[in-house]
Amino acid sequence: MAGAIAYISRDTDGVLWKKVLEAGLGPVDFRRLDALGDKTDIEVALAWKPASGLLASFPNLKLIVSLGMGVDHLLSDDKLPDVPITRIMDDGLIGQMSEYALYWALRHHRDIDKYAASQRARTWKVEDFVDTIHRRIGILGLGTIGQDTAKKFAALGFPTAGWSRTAKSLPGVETFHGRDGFRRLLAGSDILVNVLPLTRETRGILDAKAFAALPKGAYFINMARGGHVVDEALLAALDSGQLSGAVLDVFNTEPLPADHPYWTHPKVHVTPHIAGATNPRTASPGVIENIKRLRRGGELMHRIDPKAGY
Ligand code: NDP
Ligand code: OXD
Repeated sequence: MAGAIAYISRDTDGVLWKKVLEAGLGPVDFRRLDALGDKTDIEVALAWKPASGLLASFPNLKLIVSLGMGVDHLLSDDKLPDVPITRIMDDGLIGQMSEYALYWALRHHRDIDKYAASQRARTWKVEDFVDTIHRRIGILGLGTIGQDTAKKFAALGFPTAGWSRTAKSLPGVETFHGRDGFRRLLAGSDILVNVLPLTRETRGILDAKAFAALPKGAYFINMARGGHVVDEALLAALDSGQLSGAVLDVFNTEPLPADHPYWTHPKVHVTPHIAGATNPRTASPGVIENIKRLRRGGELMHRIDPKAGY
């Protein structure tokens, strides 16, 4: 049998991953975190938030597969071995992410929270309506998820713009890049959606200056990483009315501590990092293909660049 596949995750038991990998590869020597056995056998690690130094303890490791689309959970390990890193490419997860942004944006756009409050007060009150063509959507990050999200907002008729590191062209979407582009994107975003990777360059990017650059009353949806946000700055922007609300799926500390002000803030919706969940059924075809390629010496798909951080 070929080298072992280690399943490094505390979130799930890996039963489904073993099943889908065996369907694509035949019998696999699949080892869970609590039964890694002889580490010299391990060829591939499927990993989500591995403990620092663990992957470095597999002397014959040839491939690290991120079980999430983000890879910051791997690159934060300063002992990470120098082997190729690929990430899952999961159409199911990508669709969930854009659904999440669309759901909260439409809920805000159509004043659903205000109507729910009116219902609780038995009040028949019609809110001022903003036309779709006047509600500008700004998306930070125009990668796999950002592009899918941008296309769907644009298809609904929202003026949609996005920001990336390098110049991009996307039909029906205004595109910006670089530092100057960041300010320009913020200035035209009534609803700001964050779907950037967390890297050295993007950590803390959503600070007091960034929130001040948004139009007054803008709405913020963070489905990327908590580390992009300076929490004190976000809370101050909400309290001053600079922001009308925020939807937060990701946090600087996860799980969000019970005493964190976000839990009870009247303008904040909290979800527990569920905007997009990896589904082995939709994520496995790319992983299986990459393991086959690794074994026959082919070029790997969905590789990330550790220097860029994504
Ligand atoms: P990609 O790697 O496909 O795309 C990243 C995008 O961000 C690219 O457009 C890239 O620019 C841009 N970018 C990177 N660095 C910078 C920078 N310094 N300045 C401007 N733009 C930058 O990522 P995905 O779309 O697949 O995923 C994005 C993130 O979403 C993940 O890293 C993860 O953190 C998060 N995520 C969260 C989930 C959840 O459940 N909450 C689920 C899945 C992902 P360029 O195009 O020029 O390279
Ligand atoms: C991911 C995540 O990166 O779920 O896939 O956060």
